[in-house]
Amino acid sequence: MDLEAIYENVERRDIGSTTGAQTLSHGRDESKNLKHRGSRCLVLISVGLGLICVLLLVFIILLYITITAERDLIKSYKNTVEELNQTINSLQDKHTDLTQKNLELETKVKNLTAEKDQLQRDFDSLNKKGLVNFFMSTELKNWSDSRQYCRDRGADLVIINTEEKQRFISSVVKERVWIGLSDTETEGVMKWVDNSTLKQGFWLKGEPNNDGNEDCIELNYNREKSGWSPLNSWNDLPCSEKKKGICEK
Ligand SMILES: *[C@@H]1O[C@H](CO)[C@@H](O)[C@H](O)[C@H]1NC(C)=O
Ligand SMILES: *[C@@H]1O[C@H](CO)[C@@H](O)[C@H](O)[C@H]1NC(C)=O
Ligand SMILES: *[C@@H]1O[C@H](CO)[C@@H](O)[C@H](O)[C@H]1NC(C)=O
Ligand SMILES: *[C@@H]1O[C@H](CO)[C@@H](O)[C@H](O)[C@H]1NC(C)=O
Ligand SMILES: [Ca+2]
Ligand SMILES: [Ca+2]
Repeated sequence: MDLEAIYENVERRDIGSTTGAQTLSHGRDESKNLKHRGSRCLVLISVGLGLICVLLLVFIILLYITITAERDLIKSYKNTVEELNQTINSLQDKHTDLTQKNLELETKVKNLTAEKDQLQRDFDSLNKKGLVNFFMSTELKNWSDSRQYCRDRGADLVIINTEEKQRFISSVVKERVWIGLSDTETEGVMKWVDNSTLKQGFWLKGEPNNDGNEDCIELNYNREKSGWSPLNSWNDLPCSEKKKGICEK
């Protein structure tokens, strides 16, 4: 039995119970009935609309919640991506920085290796020529006392009469040292400790200047000094100044 059939049954019973009782009031009853059915319809429609509204509201609220949640999620994703990007960028910066430093270090290592090879060649060649033996005095002394230190050990202050010897000693010393050269006897006449006269000098720019009275010669190690080079490192000084000396056996 479907809904329409039920409805019809009910209506028939309603009509059946009223007919026969009062035929006069029949027309009024019918209009009352119609009104009654109309208001029920209205109630039903209102309830339906209300339900739809509630459902819509629920749907909208759910939609809003979902969208908000998604928006938050996207925001946090964006933040994460930005953070990652920043991390990657800073890592890249560091990497290029390190690459740069690495290159610089490689150049330095190459330079130092070349320097070391040159020194090794100089040393080998010196060794071949006469089994040279250099050593440095251990105390700071004036020129004549430094010379005595060497002589006490079967040596003398070093005589530097070749470029390779000059380059070698210039490159190994780490402080200002006395060498076996002076003009004590005659001002302006430089003599080695074996009494031979100087033939080739490896002077710093502007030296020797006999500033005041300077008769003893030092070898300056300071590479930052203007005009310094392995072949330009000598200076005359007062013989009373105290330095270590380079001895040669
Ligand atoms: C990452 O950072 C770089 C530089 O700051 C910028 O150019 C690039 O657009 C960023 N990428 C993203 C996905 O944010
Ligand atoms: C390498 O040596 C050259 C000359 O020998 C010099 O001009 C340059 O500055 C040196 N580089 C480094 C990194 O020491
Ligand atoms: C150098 O000359 C001085 C005197 O001028 C002398 O006493 C000394 O023995 C000489 N030295 C050598 C190595 O000839
Ligand atoms: C070097 O010092 C000694 C004492 O240690 C001294 O007798 C000598 O005169 C000094 N020589 C010079 C040139 O200062
Ligand atoms: Ca002098
Ligand atoms: Ca000087």
